[in-house]
Amino acid sequence: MTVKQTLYVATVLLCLTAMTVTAISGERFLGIGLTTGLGRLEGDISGSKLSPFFMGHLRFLPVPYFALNGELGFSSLTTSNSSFKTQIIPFELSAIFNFLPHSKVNPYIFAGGGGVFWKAKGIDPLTGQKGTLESNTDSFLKTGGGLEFFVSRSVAINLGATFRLSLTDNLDQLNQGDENDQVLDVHAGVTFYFNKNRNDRDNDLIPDELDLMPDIAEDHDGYLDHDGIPEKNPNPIAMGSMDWPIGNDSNASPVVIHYIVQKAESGRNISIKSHVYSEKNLKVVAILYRPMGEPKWNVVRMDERDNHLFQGEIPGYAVTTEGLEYCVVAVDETLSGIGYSGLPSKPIRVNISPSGKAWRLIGATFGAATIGSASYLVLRKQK
Ligand SMILES: [Ca+2]
Ligand SMILES: [Ca+2]
Ligand SMILES: [Ca+2]
Repeated sequence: MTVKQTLYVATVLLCLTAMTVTAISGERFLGIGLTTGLGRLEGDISGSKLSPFFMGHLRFLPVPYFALNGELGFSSLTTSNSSFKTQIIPFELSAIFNFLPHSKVNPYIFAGGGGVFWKAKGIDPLTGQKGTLESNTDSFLKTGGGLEFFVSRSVAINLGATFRLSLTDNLDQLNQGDENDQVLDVHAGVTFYFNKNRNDRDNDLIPDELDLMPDIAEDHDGYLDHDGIPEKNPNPIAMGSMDWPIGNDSNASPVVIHYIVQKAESGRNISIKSHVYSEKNLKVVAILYRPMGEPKWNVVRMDERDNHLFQGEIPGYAVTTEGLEYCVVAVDETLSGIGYSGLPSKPIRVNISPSGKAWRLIGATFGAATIGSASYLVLRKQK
């Protein structure tokens, strides 16, 4: 089998594998998106120019730490002497390793390969006619990395760079030198993710059995986000007001503004943050937590880190794939007023993913090997 055939077979096999995996409840399992950027042909030619390219992608995430990404794109690579340009239509499959898929910012690396239809157009040196000089289908390998920023649970934007090593030396119409052609790019993309939610009809992260309005979505404004009812009152922070709803009412309870944690990784501490507003002095702000299925609640105190901002940690040993429940409560010194987000009878439930340690190790090893090789090729050329 040729390298090209091997790559195609590997592509098909990986796609079939991706279709048979089952995603974890509450996790992103499918993504679709677009990427655009600037690529540069690093062939044996001088005067390569940055050329824009566009790609669409579809990805499967069997686990949050790993994705199979299929891409189809278009670009027209040009040089400053402009005697010809090479149009390329790459179709690719890569493995993406996500290092922090549950954080707002997720570093990732990827490696893979695919095929490219290409067509070099220009003026034929023999006839002087404009037309297609050569076209073919070839294979290439690619590697790179970047950062993914989660704008919401379903939408992410990413910035990254890719190195592609083509297995042909003809993209630049210069079948010379001792190297195959390479394409370097920098890119930005957007991905829309689909989350797998069991038992959550309105898709608001509150499972049906804890959702007081299972068909109307909670407004995730930090205010009473645990019960599944979208409260009419606005979040005072979003409104830019620090005194709502504490006013003249001397019996007002503390107000807890907390954005619920929906996902976490097994074995890692969960940092819980909450803003608490109270007319009276606060006696205590605390987290109640328990692993799913355990009768007893554990308590950990939250400390004031900044004006109104309290922080505490749920220890990693309580974070298991069975799942976790927690509440945030604030009690003022009169002991009469209690503010909360989540209650022992209506706790906030966190989906826990298996540990990503092994995946990060595989990803780092794989990344070091492929990106290391790519850097070597680029640096060798620049000598
Ligand atoms: Ca719900
Ligand atoms: Ca709310
Ligand atoms: Ca609510």
